[in-house]
Amino acid sequence: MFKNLVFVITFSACFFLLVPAGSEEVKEKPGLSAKINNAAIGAKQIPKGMVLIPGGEFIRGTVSKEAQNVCLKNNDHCKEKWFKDEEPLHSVKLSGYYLDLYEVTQKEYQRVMVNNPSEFKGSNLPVERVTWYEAMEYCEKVGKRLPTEAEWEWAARGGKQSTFAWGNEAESNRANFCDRSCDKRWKEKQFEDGYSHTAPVGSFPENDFGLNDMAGNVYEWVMDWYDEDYYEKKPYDNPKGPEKGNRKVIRGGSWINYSVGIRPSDRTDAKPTKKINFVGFRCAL
Ligand SMILES: [Ca+2]
Ligand SMILES: [Ca+2]
Ligand SMILES: [Ca+2]
Repeated sequence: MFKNLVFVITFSACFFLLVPAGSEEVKEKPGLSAKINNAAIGAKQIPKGMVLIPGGEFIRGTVSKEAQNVCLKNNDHCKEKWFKDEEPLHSVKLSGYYLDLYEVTQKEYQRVMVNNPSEFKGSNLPVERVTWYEAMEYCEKVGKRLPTEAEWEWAARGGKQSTFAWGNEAESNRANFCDRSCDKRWKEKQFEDGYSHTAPVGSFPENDFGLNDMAGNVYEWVMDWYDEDYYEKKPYDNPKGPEKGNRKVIRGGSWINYSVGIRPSDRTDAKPTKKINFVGFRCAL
């Protein structure tokens, strides 16, 4: 059992072990399709609580063997196949867009959606236990949308190609992941971030784009359907993911993950109807 749980935190194909697949049919609600608001990008005023992420070209993905080596620096059990969905490396071109500075908090969510589904309660903690559909609804209600998977990764990198947004090594006090204060058996005792579960948003240093908690705290729903082989197609120009699928991409790792799981290139997936206590979101425009 322990072995399986360890796998779960980085190996998306085993994600169902923590998040058992239900029998419900997944259907995308009408009107919740991707909308890129190009007009807004031309606006001079940066929307409150957001930052302009400049357009450009970057290399997304990773070499799975290298990710395994990063994992092995801090853990004994790391398999290369956990990281295969991040291959092959390929160039992506993005137009500019705005992204929320923080994960959506419980206070913000409750103001818009009335309810607060979170397990770990606190007004400035990120909302969790929201479905992908609820995340979409929230963003639409505030005039925004979810970021695409490519937009999310470029933003998380902070304009860099390093393994983590701050460099090539996992470090304490950079992000909230499963450190020594974490109550899971697979915690990485050599790190200390001070939070056993979720942390108030903005508790750690921002990345070079000024964004907070792109690494860890809660995973973040993005727009795209998940396909572990999607990168084989090497989509280049503002990629929007597979046309359809059964699972959505979640990004950035969380309080429950190994440090290797909070790399900007990590790809994990979940059923869009699931409410998970380590998955939240932020919006784009
Ligand atoms: Ca932690
Ligand atoms: Ca996050
Ligand atoms: Ca993965």
